[in-house]
Formats: sequence, C-alpha cells, structure tokens
Amino acid sequence: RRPAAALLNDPAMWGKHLSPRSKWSHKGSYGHLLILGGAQGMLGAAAMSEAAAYRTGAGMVTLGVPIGQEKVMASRVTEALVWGWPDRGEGGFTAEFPPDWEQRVKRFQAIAVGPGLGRFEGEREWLQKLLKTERPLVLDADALNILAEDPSVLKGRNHPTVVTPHPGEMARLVGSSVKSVEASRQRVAREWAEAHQVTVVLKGTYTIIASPDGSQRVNTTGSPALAKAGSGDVLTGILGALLVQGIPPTDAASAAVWLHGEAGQLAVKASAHSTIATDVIARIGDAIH
Ligand code: NPW
Ligand code: AMP
Ligand code: MG
Repeated sequence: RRPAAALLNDPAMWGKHLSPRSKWSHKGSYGHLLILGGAQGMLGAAAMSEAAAYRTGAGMVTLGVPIGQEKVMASRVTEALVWGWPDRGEGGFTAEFPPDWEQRVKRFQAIAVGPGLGRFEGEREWLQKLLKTERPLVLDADALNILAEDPSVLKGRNHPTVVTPHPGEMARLVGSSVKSVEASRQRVAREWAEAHQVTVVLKGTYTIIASPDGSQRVNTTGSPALAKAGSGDVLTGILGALLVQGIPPTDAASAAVWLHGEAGQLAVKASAHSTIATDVIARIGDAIH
C-alpha cells in the first residue's frame, strides 16, 4: 500500500529553503529565469509570469518572445530583459532557435516554457530540442499541449522537469477526459509522474504535487478568486523563480503552489469576484512573509 499523500498545510515544509537575502548578495546570487511565451494575443501571460517571478525573488528574468512581439513587450515590462526569437512575421514562434542559443542558455538557471506560447509548425522538434537543455524546466500551458502530442519525448531527459497542467491539459496529456482526470486526481498525477519521471503539479482546488518517486502532496491554500485568466501564468512565474534560486523541483513545486494559494487568499479584498491575477502577484511578498 502506498503512503497517503501529505497535506501541504505548513509553510515550514518549504520555508527552510528561502533564506533571508544576504547583505552581501547581488542579483546574480538569486538566479536568472528564462520565460518562453508571449506570442500574438497572449503577451500578458508571459508578462504575468515575469512579474510573479520577480516578486518571488528571482534576481533576473528574461522574456523570450517572438521577434515581432519584442518591441511591444519591451515597452510594456520594466524590470525584464526581452529577447526576440525567430518569427515568421505573424508574432508567433517558429521551429527555429536563435543562432546564439547554445551560448546564451548557459546564463539561465531554469527555463519556464508555455505561458502564451501558442502552437506552430515544427513545435514537436522545437520542444524536443528544448528538452535537451541541462537546466530545470517548467512546462505549462501550450508547452503541455505540444507535449501531449507525444509525451515519450521526455524519455532520455535526465534533468529536473515540472509540468503544471490544469485538468484540461492533464486530460490531453493522458488522452482521456477532464471528467476522468477529476474522478481520480491523485492516481492520474502519480502515475504520470512515475511513468515520465517528472514532477506533476495537477492544478485545481487542492492542487496535487506528485514526484517521480511516487510520493504526493495535496495543497491546502487557495481561493475561488484564482478561478480567473492568468492565475496559472502567475504560478509558473513563482515556480520558475524558486527553481532559479536552487530549490529542488518537488520542494519548489510545493512551495510555489502553497505561496500562490496563500497570495490568492490574501488578494481578496471586498470580494473574490473582483480579484485579478495582478492582485495576486502583488500579495506574493505577504505570502512569503
Ligand atoms: P471548461 O470547458 O472551461 O470547463 P485550454 P487556456 C479545461 C494563455 N493565456 N477544471 C476547460 O474546461 C495560456 O498561457 C493567456 C476542469 C477547457 O476544456 C495558454 O497559452 C492569457 N476543467 C493559452 O492561453 C490569460 C478545466 O481546460 C480547457 C479546468 C490557452 O490556455 C489566459 C481550457 O484550457 C491564459 O493563461 C479546471 N480547473 N481548467 C493572457 N492574458 O495572455 C481548465 N479546464 O484550452 O488549455 O486554454 O488554459 O485558457
Ligand atoms: P490556469 O487554468 O492555468 O490559469 O491555472 C489556474 C490556477 O488557479 C491553478 O493554480 C489553480 O489551482 C488555481 N485555481 C483555479 N480555481 C481555483 C479554485 N476554485 N480554488 C483554488 N485554486 C484555484
Ligand atoms: Mg494556464
């Protein structure tokens, strides 16, 4: 019999990792996150991940966006660096990588892929090349939809990988329906984590964090205020920031989910109806505290 999933209800379960910022530290001490996303019509998704990552302590964040989106993104964000990626002229990604990819990727301590990434020709080969990086990866949103075409591309990847599906994305990954995912959330998350040797964050009310070793945690923070566009993009940024700060994947995923839910609760003022994802980003600091 498997041990029961642990309830993630105590910040001490992750608090030990986020030590106070040293007086002698500098931005390089806290890691550099690359976020790939922000295609035409979905710039906001990548921008919300970026803002959440900075609010979670990342030292530097670079947004990799299609080159056609570079100027508008650069004029919209403030703290982020913006890196234009090959684009066929429609504001979307292509199968190509920037010519200096191999050199530049070494500067990042983790990569988050998916918020507003879009779908494109050559996407499977593109993802396969990305999976070859030795950096920890977060796969979210459209990166999961690409992965769902052939999850076996994860085979041979020997570096930390965290996937963050909502039930709709999980259903695509396992080739079933939202209803059947929701009926067996723990089993579905655990089996996928074990089969593909990744950390699975199956989102929803009581998000599940399943590790490659078969262990599981169930989060207890959160609010229906999070049932709004952009919530998942915020979680991806929080998680990316914890990974670049050197926190191991399953602990980073647990901490990210806990903090995201706590910030979601704190963000509710008069009514959960009117809370928006940027309000949640603004309360990450209070959740950490
Ligand atoms: P239904 O029918 O609503 O009940 P998709 P997406 C299901 C970007 N964004 N429980 C849902 O079910 C993202 O980053 C950009 C049960 C439906 O079938 C992506 O790149 C924003 N079912 C892209 O948009 C802000 C659930 O899943 C399907 C569920 C598409 O992402 C928004 C919908 O999911 C967004 O983040 C749950 N808890 N949650 C921006 N401002 O730029 C979802 N489903 O088709 O994967 O679409 O998640 O909106
Ligand atoms: P996404 O669908 O990718 O935007 O992700 C939605 C995020 O909001 C996930 O982290 C969910 O766990 C969270 N969320 C959505 N609805 C609720 C809810 N009713 N209670 C708690 N968390 C929620
Ligand atoms: Mg999402």
